[in-house]
Amino acid sequence: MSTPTHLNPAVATKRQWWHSSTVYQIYPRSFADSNGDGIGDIPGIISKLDYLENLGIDVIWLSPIYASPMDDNGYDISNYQDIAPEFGTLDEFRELLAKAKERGIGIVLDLVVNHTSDDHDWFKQAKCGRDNPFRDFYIWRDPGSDGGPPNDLQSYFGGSAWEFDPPSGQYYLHLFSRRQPDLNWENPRVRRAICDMMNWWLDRGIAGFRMDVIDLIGKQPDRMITADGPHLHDYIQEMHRETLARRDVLTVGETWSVTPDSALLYSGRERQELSMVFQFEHVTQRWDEVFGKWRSKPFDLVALKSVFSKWQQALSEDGWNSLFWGNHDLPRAVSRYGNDGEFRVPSAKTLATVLHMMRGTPYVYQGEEIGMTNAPFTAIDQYKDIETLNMHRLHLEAGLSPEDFITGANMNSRDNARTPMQWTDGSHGGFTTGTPWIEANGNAGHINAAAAVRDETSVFHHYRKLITLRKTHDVIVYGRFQSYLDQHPEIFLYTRTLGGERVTVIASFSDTPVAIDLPAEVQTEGEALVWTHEPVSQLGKEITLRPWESISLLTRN
Ligand code: ISL
Ligand code: CA
Repeated sequence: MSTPTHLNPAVATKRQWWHSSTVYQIYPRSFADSNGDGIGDIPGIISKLDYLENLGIDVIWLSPIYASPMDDNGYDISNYQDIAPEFGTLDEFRELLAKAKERGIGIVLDLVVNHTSDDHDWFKQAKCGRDNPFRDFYIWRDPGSDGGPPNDLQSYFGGSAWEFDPPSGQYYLHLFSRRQPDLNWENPRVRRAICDMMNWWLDRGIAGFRMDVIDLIGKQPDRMITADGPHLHDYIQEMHRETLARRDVLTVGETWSVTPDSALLYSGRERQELSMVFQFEHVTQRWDEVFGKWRSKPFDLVALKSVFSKWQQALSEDGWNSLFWGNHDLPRAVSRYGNDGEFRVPSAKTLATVLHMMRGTPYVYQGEEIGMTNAPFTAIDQYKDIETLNMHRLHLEAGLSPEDFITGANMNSRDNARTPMQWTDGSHGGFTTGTPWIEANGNAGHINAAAAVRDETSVFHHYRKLITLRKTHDVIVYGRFQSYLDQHPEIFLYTRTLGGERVTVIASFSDTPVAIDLPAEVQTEGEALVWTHEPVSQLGKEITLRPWESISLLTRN
């Protein structure tokens, strides 16, 4: 009889429920529409809870559902304690929370507190004049000496980060759209108001928060500092003390600026900050130094593996990784890292395997579990995202051809992830009975959840298996990570070791067969855990993998 895993003496890290959990991200607008208005909503999510329970996920991260004018699809919040009418009501949210809980699923909300909407009452007050009590909730500056913006800070969505407010003769800061004014975290009243709001939601029983661009809240715009400001960690620790302490919740910070060192500041076990952060090095590694994601570099598996290995090593003793290929801002995983044509199914499975077998908490973005692909849009008016539309204008002004822009957007626009979830082979993929707010991908005929659930060999069932394995095998949760063949351009090979157990993962990222010599350390016999083509329980000196084939096996000694 094997030792019960919760007593496994090899586990050094203090156990947390979210170590063995898998999170599923829902982008409500594009998930399921219950009333035919073309916009996904909370009753739609409730109707899909059985599907999510079947997939086996533990947590739903809900992208923003709060009241919002939807300039940035809800990342511009006008009331943190109310629900956008197109998504539903507070009562419907309570029902979602309760029904998810019955299925053992927690709900993590998106905490967007770097900025609010310009429709938020705080900002409406702040705009009333320099002596309004809410003026200091935001960041106002006098014009520069030339009468223009105070400095050259740029918005992430393009153009100056400063917007002029004629009545008061001052500029306010917006690191995103001009309808997303930045909150002034130096003001203790702002911090108090945010903590009160967080407690209000936590008291309702949510399972935690995903914190939008949290690395920006300590900004010092006069010194051109946006990410990693000098008081950033003070603010997060204060937030922890005031809201998270003594609550057993999952928190994950979105931190584009994080390094392996600063990840330990956010997620170190003695730090009293966050459970984990999202790091984006595997994403930005393929961006151009000048044109960013609108002109991307060719795929480079050696570089990708080195990013993952670095992060696996860096957080092996302390801190915790989050593992993801995609989200609502990023292209579809199988289109970006796999082959979304001939080898869509094996490559989607292989991507899932290499990610889920690493150490950290895996995140699945809606539709990834059925291998959904990028949006094949050909005209700019098919795109809806504010970032894409702004960048289109700016890049064309700067001389980029419309065709080149569409090529870049096809690859990397945020709308790739935002086309409706494909439930059936019916019209608009069964997402709505009306007209969807953004066109559905035309491939719902063969890529849809209903077909995937019916087919035991589908990408869906592969994810299901991976999610279950994490719950039953401590070695997948806590095992030490070791990579091999680091310089191989087509093979990802690593092991995870805990006590007397070892998992070996071998994956091909190639469209053609690849023969390799295996290092002596991984030549072994064991139990096949999960595979794309057929189970393998023995590894000799040589192996030939079919296109996008992956295998993993468990060895006990
Ligand atoms: O998506 C991006 C790059 O692919 C960034 O421009 C993005 O805005 C950045 O990742 C921050 O994202 C978060 O905050 C934004 C919101 O638009 C994103 O959807 C959100 O994930 C502002 O709240
Ligand atoms: Ca709807």
